[in-house]
Amino acid sequence: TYPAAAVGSGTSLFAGVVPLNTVQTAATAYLLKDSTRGNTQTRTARNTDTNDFSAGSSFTSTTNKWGLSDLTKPAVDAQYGITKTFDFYKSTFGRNGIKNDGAGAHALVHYSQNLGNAYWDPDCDCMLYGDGDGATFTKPLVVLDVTGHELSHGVVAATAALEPTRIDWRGSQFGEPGALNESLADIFGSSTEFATNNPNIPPNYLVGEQLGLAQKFLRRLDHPSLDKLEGTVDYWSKAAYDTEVHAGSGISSHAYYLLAEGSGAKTIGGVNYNSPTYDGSVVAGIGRTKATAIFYRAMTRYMVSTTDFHDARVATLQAAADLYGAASTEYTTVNKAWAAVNVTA
Ligand code: ASN
Ligand code: ZN
Repeated sequence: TYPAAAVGSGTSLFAGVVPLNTVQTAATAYLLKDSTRGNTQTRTARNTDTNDFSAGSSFTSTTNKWGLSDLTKPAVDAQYGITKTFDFYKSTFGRNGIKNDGAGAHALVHYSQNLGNAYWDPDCDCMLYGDGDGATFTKPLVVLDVTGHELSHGVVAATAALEPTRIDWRGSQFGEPGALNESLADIFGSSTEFATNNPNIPPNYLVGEQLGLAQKFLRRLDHPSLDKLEGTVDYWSKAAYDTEVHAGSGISSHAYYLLAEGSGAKTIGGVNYNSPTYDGSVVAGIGRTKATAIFYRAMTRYMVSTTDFHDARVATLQAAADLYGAASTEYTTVNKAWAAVNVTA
């Protein structure tokens, strides 16, 4: 009897051939929708600007094989990345979906035209993925750490609800709480990549390294200022008060990397890192698992809409004290990591 849960196979752009949970609706009819993850679903906006998930067209198949054309491939990557992000939150933190209510995530691919961007859209409570602008971004923006980034904006919205302090006439966002929001999206997007066992996607602290950009990544956590596209910064300065949020994100992303992996040269999974510190201090990392747990607890328990970088330091210290004790190496290292990005007490 139908509908019934099924498992199909998707040929993706970036993740290889992946299994996909689908719904069988008739003898030879399948729907790209994951009933094992709260009905998580990816639809197409058909290259319109309509940011309304319910107006999107579902993906269907007679064979339960997906991604056999360029039109459907980005849907495979988006659905795969979103379900892997869903799994990361559940297995790492016991978080059941964006709002922790078991509801599935919604996304539209083929959003707009010539769009080199992807979004979490609070109006539709859904993600929007462009196909690329044909210039800087030559591919659909559906790589795993970007889907992890966008879904994580939904988690931030449902928890700390960090808000930009200013939005300009073009829609660009500014200010420390917004920069912290971008940073958390990168931190948990990167963590999703580490948590996902896919040989086609070697995990690392780079964001968007599969997008084919000239600088080889979109952003990076170890040494954020190597990003010249958005001018991401390594350290806090007074200008952070009104910095563009992606540029400012480097401050806390860098603190997170230093907390996890420490300063200086290091090769992890074939990628060379060389993370600097503001004051020349040496930081010894406590490992990615603990660093991620501290940032998640700080986000879900202590950060609020107006949390700035100084407050984020306080929030992560409180989280570290809760998890490991105020006399722990973990707690001390949180302090060192923030000091190393010029966020002092
Ligand atoms: N891709 C960007 C993001 O999720 C979209 C934006 O805010 N400009 O942060
Ligand atoms: Zn973002």
